[in-house]
Amino acid sequence: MSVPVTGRASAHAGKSIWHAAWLPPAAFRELGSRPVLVHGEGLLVDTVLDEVSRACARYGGRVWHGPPWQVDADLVLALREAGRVPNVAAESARLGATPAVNGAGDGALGDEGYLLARVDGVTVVLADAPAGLLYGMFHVVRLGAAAFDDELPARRHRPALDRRMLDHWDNVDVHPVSGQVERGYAGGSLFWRDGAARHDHARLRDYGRLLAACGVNAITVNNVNVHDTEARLLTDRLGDVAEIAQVLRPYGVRVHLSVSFAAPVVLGGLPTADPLDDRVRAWWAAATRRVYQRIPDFGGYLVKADSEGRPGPFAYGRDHADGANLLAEALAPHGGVVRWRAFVYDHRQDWRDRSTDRARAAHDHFAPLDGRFDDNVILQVKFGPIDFQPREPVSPVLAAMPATRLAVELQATQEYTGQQRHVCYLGPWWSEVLRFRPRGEAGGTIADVAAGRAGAGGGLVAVANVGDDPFWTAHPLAQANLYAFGRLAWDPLLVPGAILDEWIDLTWLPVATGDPETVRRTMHAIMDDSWRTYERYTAPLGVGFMVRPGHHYGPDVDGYEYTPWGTYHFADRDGVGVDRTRATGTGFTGQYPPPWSEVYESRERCPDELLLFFHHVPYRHVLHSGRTVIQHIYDTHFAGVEEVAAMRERWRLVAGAVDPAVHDRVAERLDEQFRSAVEWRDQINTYFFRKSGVPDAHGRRIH
Ligand code: GCV
Repeated sequence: MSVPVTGRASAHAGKSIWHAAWLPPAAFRELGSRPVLVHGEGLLVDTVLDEVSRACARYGGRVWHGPPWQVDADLVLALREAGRVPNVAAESARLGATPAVNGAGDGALGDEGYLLARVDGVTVVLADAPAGLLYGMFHVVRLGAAAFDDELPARRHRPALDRRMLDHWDNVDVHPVSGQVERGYAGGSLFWRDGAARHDHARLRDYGRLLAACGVNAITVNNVNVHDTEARLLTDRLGDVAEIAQVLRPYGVRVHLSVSFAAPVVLGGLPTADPLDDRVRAWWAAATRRVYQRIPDFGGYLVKADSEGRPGPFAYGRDHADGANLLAEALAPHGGVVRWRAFVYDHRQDWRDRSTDRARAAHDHFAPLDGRFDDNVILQVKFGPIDFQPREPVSPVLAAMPATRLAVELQATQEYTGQQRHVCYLGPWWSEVLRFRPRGEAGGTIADVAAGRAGAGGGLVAVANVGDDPFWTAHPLAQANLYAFGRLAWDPLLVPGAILDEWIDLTWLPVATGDPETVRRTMHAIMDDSWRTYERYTAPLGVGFMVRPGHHYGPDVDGYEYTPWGTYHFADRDGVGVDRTRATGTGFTGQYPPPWSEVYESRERCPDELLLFFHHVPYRHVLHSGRTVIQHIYDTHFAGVEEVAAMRERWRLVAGAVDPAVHDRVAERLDEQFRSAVEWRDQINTYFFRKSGVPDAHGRRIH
């Protein structure tokens, strides 16, 4: 027998009903069945108290907050500064806290950190600020029974990155082309519907919980493509933004807004948006002041400028530093930041022109501006030089701007990775990116770049993958991407398989029936390698795209080949790939520092998985794997489809052990994934067989 995943219906009739994702009430069973003491004051301490109280009401525990104290608590959650804790073990932990974590540095816990220990039979979470207490409480939830078993030596936990953010590409109006959520695959928006705010506070609050439980502390509430109605969120629709901020604040999530660079013209009636014009500067200063009057902890602005048709400083003969600094100046007095996107390229390129290379664009535009940005400007850089492909090299911009605060942008919404119809666990891909060392083994990682000096970096950002779908992400297994994003932003060194374990433990096991270990094994078997499986049956060896133009779902090998978008593969009868070398190609390899400038330049040294990103090679070129390029294409495409078939079979095994509604949804998506993978395999294999004339060494069917 299976039980339904416990979800919640909104208090407001007619609003959404949703599943509990990684916080079903049963995930709180261990915490909620004990005597718990919460010590301290503050909005986020109230959130902790509320969470603990609800869990205790459900599972028979008891909670104390202030006298009269019960001193036999199993769990103490306390702010260090709140003073003496009436529990001997907890009090000695409090007094000993700083020395106990001295090995990890200065002993400070910071705004979001906490100390966790189990001493003398009491589990203790200590924090210096309320947000730390909230994150510490969710750590206890993650540990489950293990939080109360053996002694746990005192350990300090602090986020590696201060800024851990999700960007929603949500529109207020339903856009005629991009819909309610641009590149959204999980239904409508959590914030907006048909031109108005949804006011679905219960669901928003639950969203805040999910974010806090994985460590996300900031969001942008509207699309970077700011259309007319959305532009007004900055002015006459600001109340809607303030309302979202208010609902999310108790979970430590700060709200940001995407703004239009042309706002002084379209909203303010000025004749210009020139960043050096005093009227423009005054307009931004006044608009920003009004924002902070309504939302004192407002995070700042996100801007897509001079990119894919959005307005920007180029119209006035100014550069991106002029543009970003204009907004930075308005935000600085209030402690806000401007997040300026580096996704700038020519989307009206002539495909005949072999000298223009989209991969070069961000570095060409931004690297010369290093050092020119104000302190509160964060340059937000897509992790790869093109556009969130399943395989790309890491963007060279991330190694080129040491005097600029840089944020790394990922895409949780699966625009190019199966659109939440395919299982594609992105944790391993993101982990690889974050661990990459752009200056070689002796240098720092991409995670270090995002952390910045003394924590002043721009952090990690992902384009959000949730919507008003009952399962949040439409494909229930895509929730793992959101969870993994938050956890990697907190600690980029976490191992993706271990993150998956956490997510399984929180989401599936508390409500699984029968044999939870089979559920765990099945999830791992399906998800661990699912990104590589996806890579196998789609565009080969890092060449990218080959998706259907416009919606970007499914194969269309030449779909973008003769278009202005700059995403070409250059396949002909002899070979395939883009020559980006300095010797004979676009020179893009020269944007990397050594050793990668040399590694990528060399056909022999270039890693197989990126070969066609950097080189145009004959079909019979032999890879490091020992296979020819053409045979690799055939083999991986056949293998990818077989792997999806195996996923489908595995999923059938857990049919009675998980909520039937979830099981059905995943099963239906796996059917579609299989259909789509077969289509990819057949189109890619047929295309390259026809181009090359080289038969498959194993004589398999190619059309
Ligand atoms: C929000 C890609 C997507 C666009 C997106 C753009 C961006 O081009 O297809 O939908 O626009 O990236 O990141 O700004």
